[in-house]
Amino acid sequence: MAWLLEGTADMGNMNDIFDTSRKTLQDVEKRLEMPRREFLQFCATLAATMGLPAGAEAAVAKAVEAAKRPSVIWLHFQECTGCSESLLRAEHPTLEKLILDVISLDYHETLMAAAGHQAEAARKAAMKANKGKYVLVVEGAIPTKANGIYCKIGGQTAIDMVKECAADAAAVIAIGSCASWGGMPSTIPSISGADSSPTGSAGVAEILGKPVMTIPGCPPNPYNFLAAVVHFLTFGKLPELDKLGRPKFAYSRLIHENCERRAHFDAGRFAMEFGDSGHRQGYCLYKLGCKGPETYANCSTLGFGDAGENNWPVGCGHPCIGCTEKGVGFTKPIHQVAKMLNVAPPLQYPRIVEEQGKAASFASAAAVAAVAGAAAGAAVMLTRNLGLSHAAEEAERAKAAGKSADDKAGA
Ligand code: FSX
Ligand code: SF4
Ligand code: F3S
Repeated sequence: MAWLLEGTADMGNMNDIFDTSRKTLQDVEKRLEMPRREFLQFCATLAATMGLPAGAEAAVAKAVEAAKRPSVIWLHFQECTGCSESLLRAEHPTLEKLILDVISLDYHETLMAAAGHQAEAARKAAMKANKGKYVLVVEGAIPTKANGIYCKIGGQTAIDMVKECAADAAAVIAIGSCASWGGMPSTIPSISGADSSPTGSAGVAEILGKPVMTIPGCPPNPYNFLAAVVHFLTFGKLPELDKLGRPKFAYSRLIHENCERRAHFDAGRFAMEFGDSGHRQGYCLYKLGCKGPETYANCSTLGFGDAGENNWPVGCGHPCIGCTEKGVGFTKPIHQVAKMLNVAPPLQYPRIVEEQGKAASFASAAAVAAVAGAAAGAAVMLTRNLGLSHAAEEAERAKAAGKSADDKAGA
């Protein structure tokens, strides 16, 4: 089985990409019911998401225009269907358009009209007709206890079905944290003696005994999946992956590095409980258990579902639970503070003016020291000063409250 197809893409050229009168672009406009310029914008966004160099959008556009329609077989096991749901919320273009135009979704239990024997026949027919060429997408964990009897489809266990479908696939993609490593269904219950989830849930790679591309997240960001599929269409192979099988373009940076609340972290401003004044003012959620400092994902820069800016957990006021990170999401309690993996300063956001004085400066100094190469010492200092910062903040608040009482009395 060729797990990652080899191939080279025609990178096109800038003149070509800006020639909006070309025939294939006119065709794509009709097929996707999308203005040409919007389509090119979409391709440029996907190219940027993948971290491709300038000009690569030409190759992306050509691949999508060509509509090679690789066959995709999408399996569902132990999960909530949130992965599919999150794709249905992607608007540029909608999943329906992508399915109908760019890929040929030959088997997807939630979306297909067929049921029972018809559905299984469609899967077998697609596998036979596209042997060695189809893309297998797996959503959901795979139960392993009692020979996998906890999840059966058409009389076949999830274990057997994933092995059968993977055997002749050109590429295998585990979408969501459940398929990536077991995710939420693999959570070990807090009962004494329990050493695995009740059904022994596992990820796809564990079942197949070989690495696969993973797009973790619960749910994962639909653009990361779309970008990975379009990379496959454009270059004939999957994007570069990290050691956990995650595309590097999406999972190589900590959420904390680009978080919109990072300036508050650096200045020592923390929400201490849900609904307090710090929370209402958009302070850092570290002390509410935010796992951004130990979670690799691009949620803070990409956002979710086109609903507008700040549309991601931390942007909505909830601490990141580390859903993309094995050993963090569904494992560490929400109230447990995150391990600081590094204290590198943010890449894009300027620091806010620090109002808390000494303690906040300690934290900021630690971050600066980390840049100078004293990361370990700085991390210790930063962690220590998180407490000091809060004490300073409380003193500051008390002072401000006293002052306003004085003001009132004087008025
Ligand atoms: Fe749900 Fe997918 Fe979470 Fe799992 O997403 S959003 S439980 S990662 O497999 O459907
Ligand atoms: Fe953002 Fe969380 Fe880091 Fe605070 S701890 S800056 S909320 S990622
Ligand atoms: Fe998940 Fe945290 Fe992103 S909870 S969606 S990794 S912000």
